[in-house]
Amino acid sequence: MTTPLAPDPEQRATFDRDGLLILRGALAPEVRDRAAAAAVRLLASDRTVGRDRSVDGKDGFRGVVALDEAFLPLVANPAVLPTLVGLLSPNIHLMSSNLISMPSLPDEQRTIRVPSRHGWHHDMSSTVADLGVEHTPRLAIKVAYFLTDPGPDAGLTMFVPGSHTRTGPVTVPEGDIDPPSAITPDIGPYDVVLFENRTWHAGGLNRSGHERLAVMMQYGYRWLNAVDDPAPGILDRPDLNAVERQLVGARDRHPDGSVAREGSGARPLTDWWKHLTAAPAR
Ligand SMILES: O=C(O)CCC(=O)C(=O)O
Repeated sequence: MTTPLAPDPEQRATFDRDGLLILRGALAPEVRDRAAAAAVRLLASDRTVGRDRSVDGKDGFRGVVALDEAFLPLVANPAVLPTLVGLLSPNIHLMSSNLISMPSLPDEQRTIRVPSRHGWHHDMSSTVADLGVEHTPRLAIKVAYFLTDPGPDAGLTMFVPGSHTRTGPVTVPEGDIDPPSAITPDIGPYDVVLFENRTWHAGGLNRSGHERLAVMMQYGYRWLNAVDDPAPGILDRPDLNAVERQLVGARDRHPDGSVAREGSGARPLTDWWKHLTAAPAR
């Protein structure tokens, strides 16, 4: 795996401007291969716990880091983590690890991504409902890992750059399915895309002839609730380091289990950041 590097200020500025960022080569080939094989195994199983099937033919699972260890290298991916900490803070955890299989469908069979149901949305809609869009800040970032090959018809997630700072919804012209400013990221198989909770996005059209597999790893502040089912067993794994333990949900506790100061559970990433750079994390 790549050695972590302090985040590039230009990348930070790009994310601030666009609400999304491509990190080139941030998915190691062997990690991708193992995660793709695990995804295929899970989807072929009859497991229902954590399953996320939708009417439009998508299939998937929430909480995949607890379902197969092939996904564990994504938790603290050294090629991504510095950027996440630089954009949020060291006080973050993994809120969701979501496997999404999107079928390749002919136009006439599609029930979403049609003009009456275009599918454009931003994340954390209940936060917006509670706080109002103008009071909703950047709270979480999703890292989109695509486990099947990209291409123009591969059904990659689409985005409206800059939409994270708008207070109105994106507008899709009558009879169309995408806003005029929508883009499909131009990525290779080992590139990953970061986007934040306010960035408008939609699954693209998959006309590739095979399913599109993606894992969305969502990181947010530790004072936000996780979306996935609790996976207490994961904290018992002896092979996780302190940073991974923080990310998968270790609470503010002393080693003997007694309650520690609020926020002290972010110590692993705070120390890790200090070794990476003298610059303050935001
Ligand atoms: O499947 C996709 O590309 C879109 C995923 C999505 O909308 C989400 O994770 O919120």
